[in-house]
Amino acid sequence: MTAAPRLLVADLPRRGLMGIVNVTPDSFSDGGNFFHPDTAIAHGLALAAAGAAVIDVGGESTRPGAEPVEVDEELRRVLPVVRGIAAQVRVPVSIDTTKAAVARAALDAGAQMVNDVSGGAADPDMLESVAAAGAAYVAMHMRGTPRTMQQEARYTDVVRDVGDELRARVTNATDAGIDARALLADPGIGFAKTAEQNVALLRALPDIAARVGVPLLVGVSRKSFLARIVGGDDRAGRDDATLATTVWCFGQGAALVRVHDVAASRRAVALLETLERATPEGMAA
Ligand code: PMM
Repeated sequence: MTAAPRLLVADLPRRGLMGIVNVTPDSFSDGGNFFHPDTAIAHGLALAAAGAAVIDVGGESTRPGAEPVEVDEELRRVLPVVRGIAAQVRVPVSIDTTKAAVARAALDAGAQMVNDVSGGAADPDMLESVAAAGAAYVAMHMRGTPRTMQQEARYTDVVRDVGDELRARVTNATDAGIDARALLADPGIGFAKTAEQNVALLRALPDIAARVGVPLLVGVSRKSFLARIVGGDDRAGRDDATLATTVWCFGQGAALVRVHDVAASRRAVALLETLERATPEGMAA
């Protein structure tokens, strides 16, 4: 059974920012900060006020080596937060989960998008559940699970292999009845990839978009390979590199970029767009 899509990618602003709300004790950059529902809701509302196009709520850490969370615990973490944010802002809420039961409950609670880092591979009921609800869907590329993925970072040609594997996930999603206009694909930066492979994928975003045939979402925010590239103080280095990489992703045609700091990213994107619009005389009116 499928339902008419409730949210299309075309309904989102061009170059939208997906603001991150991790309701986890252990995510790698903000674990524990927003573990209480009231704090998480307040953070989601602040991201919406800062201009997020989508608010992404997640209750299970996906950092390399992370242990899985039971479905009841994940529901307990995310449902009040999804409900609280969806009731107070018009910005669409996305649920970051690999479990169909969590996706269904979050969609009932007001979410409109499912962000699935397994691209439908972790739960055989996921794609049908999303189709039945008429929700938008992000199919991300990963191999294995967060616990095992770094052992699977072996590719013949990383851009071609990730593009083709992602295309297969997108095809599974449309075969299950998800409307192609409600689909985004994500190369899964840092998921079963080395730092070198992440850079190769970021360099080739237009090629990957052409291979998968749907708009791209990219998530680089505060990921450890960025600190390795820019050096310096770890936290500040990651934040600076996140802004530069966010601008790069939009310049390479990404439709959405997933970030922790929406306000800073908005300023960086405003600068990019001013430069793109500039005339030989300088700033366009
Ligand atoms: N990265 C994380 C979690 N969810 N979802 C998508 N679609 N793409 C990503 O790159 C992604 C994700 C890990 O980062 P976090 O722990 O800071 O949320």
